[in-house]
Amino acid sequence: MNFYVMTLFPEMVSEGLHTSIMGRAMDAGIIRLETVNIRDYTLDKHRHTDDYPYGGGAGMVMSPEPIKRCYDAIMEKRNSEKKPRVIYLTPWGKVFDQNMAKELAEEEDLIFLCGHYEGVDERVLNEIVTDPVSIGDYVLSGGELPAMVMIDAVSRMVPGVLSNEESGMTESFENSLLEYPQYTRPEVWMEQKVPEVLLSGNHQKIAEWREERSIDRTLQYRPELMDKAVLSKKGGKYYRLRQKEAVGQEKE
Ligand code: 6GU
Repeated sequence: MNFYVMTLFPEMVSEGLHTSIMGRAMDAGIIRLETVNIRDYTLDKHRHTDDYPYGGGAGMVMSPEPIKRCYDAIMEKRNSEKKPRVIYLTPWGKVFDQNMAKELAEEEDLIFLCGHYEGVDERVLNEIVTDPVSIGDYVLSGGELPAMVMIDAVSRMVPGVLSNEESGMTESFENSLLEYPQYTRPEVWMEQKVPEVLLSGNHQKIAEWREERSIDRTLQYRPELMDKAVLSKKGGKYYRLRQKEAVGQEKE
């Protein structure tokens, strides 16, 4: 899979993504990352990439022409006739989630446009963007961090990027429950003991305990996820017990 990132800060994106799992996948040639500096596609002597907004107001707006020329250069490099999806990182976009990551992982090429300043001239968005995407309800200074977040999450869904063991960890999130607590040595740390069941070697009991702790955690931090949760028979029983307790406490 090929990721192309149009940005004013190419080093930020390339350096930030050459770590652990991503670095390994790039070295193995499963994914390719190409950052492209929009400034290299300016035509004026001072290499301006932005200008004042029509209608006035604070901040600057990124000019359409360097972005279009940057995009055209990427399109010429690709050896495919198919129109690629072009993702514009913006707080007004559709909110990114695991399902979108999975869907995007099926693409051969993905192009990201990182905006800055107050925004990007609407006309170039109309010409090239297929998917405006946000990574959550807060405002960041530019699209680089969101692009990196998306590339990491999408890459993990590309076959061959994760080892079998690593894939198992993502699958355990597939049931819409949050992760259960994890422990490693030592057995006692700062007077806190590792839960006994994890030392028992009883894999059935351990699986039940983990599902219950996942349910507890989801109820505490992300109760809205419980609607979609996929539970075992025993997990379902435990969840109903917890719901009854909650109703009981409401009445008290
Ligand atoms: Cl995609 N861009 C910016 N600038 N801020 C954001 C965002 C994107 N997603 C959440 N906040």
